[in-house]
Amino acid sequence: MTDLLRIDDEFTHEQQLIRDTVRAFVDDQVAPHISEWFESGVFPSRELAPALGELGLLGMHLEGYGCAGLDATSYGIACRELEAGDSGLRSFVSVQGSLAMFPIWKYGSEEQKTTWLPRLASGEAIGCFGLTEPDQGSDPGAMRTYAKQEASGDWVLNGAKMWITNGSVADVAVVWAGTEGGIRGFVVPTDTPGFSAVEMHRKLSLRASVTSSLYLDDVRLPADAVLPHVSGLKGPLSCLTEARFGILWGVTGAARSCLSAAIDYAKTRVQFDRPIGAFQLTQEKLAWMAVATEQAGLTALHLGRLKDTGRLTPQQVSFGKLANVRAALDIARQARTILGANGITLEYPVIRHMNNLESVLTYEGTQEIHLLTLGRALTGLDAFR
Ligand code: TGC
Ligand code: FAD
Repeated sequence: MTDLLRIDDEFTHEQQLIRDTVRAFVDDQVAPHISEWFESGVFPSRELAPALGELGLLGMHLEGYGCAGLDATSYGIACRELEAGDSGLRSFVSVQGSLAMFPIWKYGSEEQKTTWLPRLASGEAIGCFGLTEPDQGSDPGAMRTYAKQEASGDWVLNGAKMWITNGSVADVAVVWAGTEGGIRGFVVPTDTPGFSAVEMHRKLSLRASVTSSLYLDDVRLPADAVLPHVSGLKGPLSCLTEARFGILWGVTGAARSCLSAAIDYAKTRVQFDRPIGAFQLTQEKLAWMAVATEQAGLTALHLGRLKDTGRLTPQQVSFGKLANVRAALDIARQARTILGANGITLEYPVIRHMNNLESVLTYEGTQEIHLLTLGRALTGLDAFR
């Protein structure tokens, strides 16, 4: 038993059904293979995308255009169950729904929406989000990728993006670039001449996830490739707020998986003639892990309720991303100690979650960026620069 506070009893019947459906999908389709995918550094995007689409999980909190149109808490619950499987699986869904589909849905033209959203929702097409560059990560306002508009109206994009989830398997990239009038978003079909993507290897974290560099070399796009309804840094940052919401829920799934593995192991591993779970030091670890898991779950539920009633602020999302990722990482590390030497093998999920969470701590705003965001909210003083 890990759900000491019975948080899930607060879910509606429909939300409980979503939880059970996604959990069954992860148990059947992902759990039997995930350690193998992680070890060999693959993520079967083309096989999983249609299955995720069929379940309505791609862009599930968006309305219309083939999207499921569910509430934000349901989206969070789905992220939790996906990340109990692996952060790479949740990442795929976060990027597709919150970073590729959301900007098109929120800021796109009708034609951009009808062209891309139904295909992305069904999993027939895959999307990615290009913000980070080789020389800028935390400070996206300093991006060098540039889009020049010619007299004909065409845009010509040049630059490079790095660390892009789904990049080399994507059919469409939402690329953010500087223009004469400030930062704009572009909907770039990945078969456009001059666009290329190269998968990054040798990662020891999020191995079951495709991460790529994007190169834009005189990529010529028609005038209507720009997202018409947003300009400035708030465009990409508002997409990050959507995706960070999924993360603050998702990591509670990774935490739960680590806690369950540690409890199971502690009840069966015998040392000094007793199960190690009967030692007070082990019980203290498990009790703190359970407290932290439940606290993270309460934070996620509260923020879900705020989002569903239109009251959630970006600062509150920073609070949740900061607190819940930190908690999940601490829980994974503590679980690792309970499993002893077995804790470092892929026979158990713990080291995989632990390594994945190192990326989750960094992407979508590092721990320091979220600390500074809360510091600014508390003091009114900007300590970023
Ligand atoms: P700042 O002056 O604070 O803001 C510029 C404009 O943006 C607005 N804004 C936001 N809007 C919505 N949501 C947010 N979270 C927002 N934060 C700021 C702000 O109101 C302002 O609007 P306006 O109308 O006044 O122009 O900008 P700054 O340059 O000081 O930067 C602030 C900072 C450092 C917090 C921001 O740059 C930041 O968040 N940096 C972190 C970058 C980041 O998280 N990158 C993630 C890349 S994508 C990714 O990691 C995907 S992982 C994939 C996966 O899930 O697998
Ligand atoms: P930097 O910004 O160089 O930071 C390095 C260190 O300096 C960090 O500890 C940081 O907190 C600290 N630091 C920076 N500024 C300050 C400051 N003002 N005060 C105090 N400390 C500071 N990006 C995308 O655009 N799309 C994606 O799909 C995507 N997917 C990713 C997938 C993976 C697996 C990973 C690892 C990253 C991904 N990213 C993606 C990139 C990610 O968003 C960046 O790595 C992240 O924003 C941090 O940027 P950086 O790595 O360049 O670190």
